[in-house]
Amino acid sequence: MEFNHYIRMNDSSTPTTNSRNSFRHQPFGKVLEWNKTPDGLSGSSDFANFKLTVFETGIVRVQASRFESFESNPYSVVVQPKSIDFGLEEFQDKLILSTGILRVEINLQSFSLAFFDQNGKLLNQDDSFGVAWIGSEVTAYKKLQQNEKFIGLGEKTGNLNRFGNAYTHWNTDYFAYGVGDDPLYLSIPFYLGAHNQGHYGIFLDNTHKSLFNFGASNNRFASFSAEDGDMDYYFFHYPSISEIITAYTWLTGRMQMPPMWALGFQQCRYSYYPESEVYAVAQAFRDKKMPADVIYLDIHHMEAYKVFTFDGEKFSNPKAMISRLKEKGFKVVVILDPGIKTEESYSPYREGLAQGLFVNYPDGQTYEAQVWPGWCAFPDFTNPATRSWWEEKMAFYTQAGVDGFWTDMNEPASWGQCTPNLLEFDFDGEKASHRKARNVFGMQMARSTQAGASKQNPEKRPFVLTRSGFAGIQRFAAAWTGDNVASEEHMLAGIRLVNSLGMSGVSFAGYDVGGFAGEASKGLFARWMSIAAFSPLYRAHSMINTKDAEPWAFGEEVEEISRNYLNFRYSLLPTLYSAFYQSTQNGLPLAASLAIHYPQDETIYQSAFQNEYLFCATFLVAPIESFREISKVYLPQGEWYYLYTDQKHQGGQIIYQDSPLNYLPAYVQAGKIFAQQSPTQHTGMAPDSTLILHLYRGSTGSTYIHYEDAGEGLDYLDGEFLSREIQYEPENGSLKIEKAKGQKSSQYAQIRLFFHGFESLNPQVNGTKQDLKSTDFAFLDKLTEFDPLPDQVHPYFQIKQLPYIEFAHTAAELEIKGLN
Ligand code: NBV
Repeated sequence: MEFNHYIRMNDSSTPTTNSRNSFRHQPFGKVLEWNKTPDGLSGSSDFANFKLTVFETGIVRVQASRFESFESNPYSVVVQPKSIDFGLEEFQDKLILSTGILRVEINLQSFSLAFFDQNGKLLNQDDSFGVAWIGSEVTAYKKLQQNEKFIGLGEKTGNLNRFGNAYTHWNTDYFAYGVGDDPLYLSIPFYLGAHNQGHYGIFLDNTHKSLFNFGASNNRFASFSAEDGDMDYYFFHYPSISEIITAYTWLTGRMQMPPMWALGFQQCRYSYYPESEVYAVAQAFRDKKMPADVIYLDIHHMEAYKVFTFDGEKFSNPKAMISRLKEKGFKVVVILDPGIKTEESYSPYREGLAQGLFVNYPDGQTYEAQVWPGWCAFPDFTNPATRSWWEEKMAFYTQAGVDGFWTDMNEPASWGQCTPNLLEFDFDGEKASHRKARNVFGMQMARSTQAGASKQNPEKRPFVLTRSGFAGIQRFAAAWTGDNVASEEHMLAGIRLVNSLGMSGVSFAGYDVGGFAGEASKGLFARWMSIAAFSPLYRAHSMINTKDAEPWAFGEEVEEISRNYLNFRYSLLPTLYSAFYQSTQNGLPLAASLAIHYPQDETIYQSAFQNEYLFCATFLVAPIESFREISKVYLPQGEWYYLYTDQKHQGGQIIYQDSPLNYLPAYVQAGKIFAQQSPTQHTGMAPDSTLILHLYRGSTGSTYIHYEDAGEGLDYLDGEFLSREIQYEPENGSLKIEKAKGQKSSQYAQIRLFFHGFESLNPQVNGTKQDLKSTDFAFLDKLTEFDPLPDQVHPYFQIKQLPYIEFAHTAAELEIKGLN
């Protein structure tokens, strides 16, 4: 792409007073001319140009530039505007652009905008400053609406409601960050606003360092600024927050279906070595009957930390080691750091130099900085040639049998943590300095790593876990929240980080269970394992020179609690896998902050309740610290069943819940359905042939879309899947299992359907009366009392005499009636 921008300040028409005015606020100014375009309108003032584009009925893109042509970020948005009918009305001082669900008023005196819903309710309005510049820095100023909440914004610490705070987007390596520190590793300049009139989303599509101020240090506006580049944002409005997230992920893309094994438990450590230790850890999971699927190789797998090498002493035969691990049902994920050691004898360095693949200074000299291997050069992942080279290099690992990749240090990090801004990046042909390229560097490394995994193993689904990223990263990788700390407050902060990532398009995310830095107490580790069973990514990790931190390293009690929640996680795989599939289709998070479904409910924002979330659209998870034996839980409107006993609670109230270490507060929403299978030791093992369905009586029903495929490979894209809608209709007392769609037959030959909360059951399947059985049922096993005289006996919860029926799982429609 070629740039032909020129600065209007050089125009003879531009007032000379502007020419050195970089110290002062420079407003957009009066709109002097405008034109209707096929998908919106454009125009200009004396100082700048603007363009409005209707992307979708609920999405309008707003661009403002000091230059003749507009600049755009080639990395985040993946779709073109749909051609949508819109209206444009002209008044003396304003224009009104309207779609079916959104109305935008453009004040021609100042180019300030106001957005309304179809009922005329004001959603968002520019302050009179509108869009303005201070030198190259461009800002949009928005009036604070009454009682406005700001949520999302990607990997940001702090409260669920970000009102009163400001956040910077500048990807940063931050070891052992504090729970209020900013910025961290990954930037997504997309947030949601909710207030009494409605809600909206804003995505600032500018890769420069940006600042979002949600009413910090002022009581007049919320604003977002980029250090340079154009003002380029997308405004979203749809009737629900979920639809806004779906629209945002339509725009920036969605995750691909991960391999099933990536949903299992993943064990990491900085670092497991030599080979014998890797085996020992893997074997211990099997010996102790603790399900797990993945083991990680951190930086010590390499020779002198050089990527694309194995340390010959610690790992004398990686291929044999990996194949032995595979026999045990373990996949191996390796770390990839971007820094390439500047050592003449190291071929990746020589190749990168010879082919011009590294980041350079403007004079062409290779940029070097220190990381683990010592002085390093950095592949310019914004260069397509570099990405292709990296994709080829990855054969080194895939040929050894490696299945997954973990891109670390890709902010990029280096000792000193201050990459010079003058560095040059290809930026896919546009050429850009570090100022513009930094925030997308990590994402392009993840992109290239994912493409490399697919290129080397075209028949497999890639799995990439990244630390750094930018808007759209969900297309390439899952994300984890970096170097957290073994503390109670970090455990809860991680949940908010993951929930916030989920509101920002990154459904597949997690935190280091147990905390990376420091050492978890027994209680903390147990609680973290149980909370993370309800996290999209379930991975434990710990820092070098700390005590062992595998789930058995904290004594028998923690081991049993961990095993219980691991088994529970594995039993939930049908639900989880179905929810992942849904997320590939609609972009909605697996861990959904209550703010998504109850944005107008003030209580959910309170600090005691802001960590609660809905997992797989069914479970309300109320994470709490390990030391709390009784906790306060807020149940939003509706009815909720305590998972372990079926005790039913009315929503819209705060309850006090016993929360002994072996039971994490979790509830099922009345009217919901979820699926279980028999737990296995890893996802490669077949469960037994019964699909267990749990139906919770409620006054409103729901639909659970059950999804199965091979768990690996891409045949599902050609119809090799099974999907069937399971609808609960309380008004008819029925559960309909729609005819199966797709070419695959189910792996489950029969269904066991459990009825929770029903009073009078007379079940018939397709008209045939069923034998109603019942059993005592428990989601978790009883804990052993190791101490003969324990201070406090571990509670054990069962659902007594839970009714169920069993029937064949045939592909035709199944209707179960008589459920009252
Ligand atoms: O590769 C070592 C670590 C890794 O374990 C961790 O997960 C990353 O976030 N890495 C950072 C480098 C340095 C950590 C002090």
